[in-house]
Amino acid sequence: MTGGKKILVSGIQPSGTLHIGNYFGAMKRFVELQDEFESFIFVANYHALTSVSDANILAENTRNVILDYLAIGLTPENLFPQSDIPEVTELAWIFNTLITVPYLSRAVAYKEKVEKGLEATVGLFDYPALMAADILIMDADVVPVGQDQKQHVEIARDIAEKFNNRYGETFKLPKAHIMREVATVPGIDGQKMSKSYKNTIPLFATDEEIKKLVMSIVTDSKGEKEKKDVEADTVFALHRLFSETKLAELAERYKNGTIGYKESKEILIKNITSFIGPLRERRNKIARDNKNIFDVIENGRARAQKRARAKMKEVREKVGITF
Ligand code: AQP
Repeated sequence: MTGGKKILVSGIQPSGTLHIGNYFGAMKRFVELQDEFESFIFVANYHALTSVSDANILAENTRNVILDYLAIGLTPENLFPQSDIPEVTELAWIFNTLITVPYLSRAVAYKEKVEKGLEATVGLFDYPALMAADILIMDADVVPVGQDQKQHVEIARDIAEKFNNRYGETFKLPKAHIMREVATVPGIDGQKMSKSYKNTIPLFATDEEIKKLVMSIVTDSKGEKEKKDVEADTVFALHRLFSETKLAELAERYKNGTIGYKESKEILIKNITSFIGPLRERRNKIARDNKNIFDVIENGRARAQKRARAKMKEVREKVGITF
């Protein structure tokens, strides 16, 4: 069934409008690796319930992420919504009986999200168990994620080991796949770009939005002719993603004090606009041509279900939930 290829699993939460941090941190890798690996890419709508409480918004966001996935070039057969696989939540419960509260308390993302004002629900705390189920149920070898999710993949490995020790060899131990150069994309305020921090540049932003957002990137107060630090500047961090061909020249001008932040931002606007424009058009076309986007990924849903069901049958037998 897998044709000898290794398995890739990853997902994105439909917790808001996807942004360039999601793209460069994770989604771009999904596209680059989708043929080399047997890929299972999902929309993590059960995860998003930890931060989205409006049913219409969650449903709309879920549909939007499918469109986003298709627009960046993912194959429909590789896509499915997490909620189509109820076995994942079932497996997460079994994992809950393996891991301890002190162990999960070490998860950094939970603490950060609570500090940022998210309600400290049991679901948010238990997020790594659900993510482990997403990954392990498919027998993933690699999980492409941004730096912020690395610890969660390590938790999935620990859970797999613990389960295997207790019940016999069942799960593969997955590895996080992180692109060093874009481990964390900064937002317009200089913090990690994040849907819930309201500091994003949307992946399908309009030209006007791009202009407004880039112009509002926070910089230090150095004047046009002053020398500038490429490592400390958010505008330059984004040039690394969008201005590859001119990066050395820009770095030189930063160091010599021959470019001001205004000009640097104008160059960035031009480059982001020419990157996003064609993606946006493609997305609009897919949306226009397809009334129900879930029909497009029907085979992806069936393929993921088949794999998850087979794994859960094995797990139920191992833990004694069989009659
Ligand atoms: N700023 C970022 N830089 C690099 N990678 C990032 N990712 C997110 N932000 C950045 C990566 O995108 C993938 C999907 O993330 P997610 O939606 O599952 O959850 P997240 O990491 O919590 O993403 P956000 O945007 O910060 O969402 P909210 O605000 O809802 O929590 C992951 O691989 C992530 O590493």
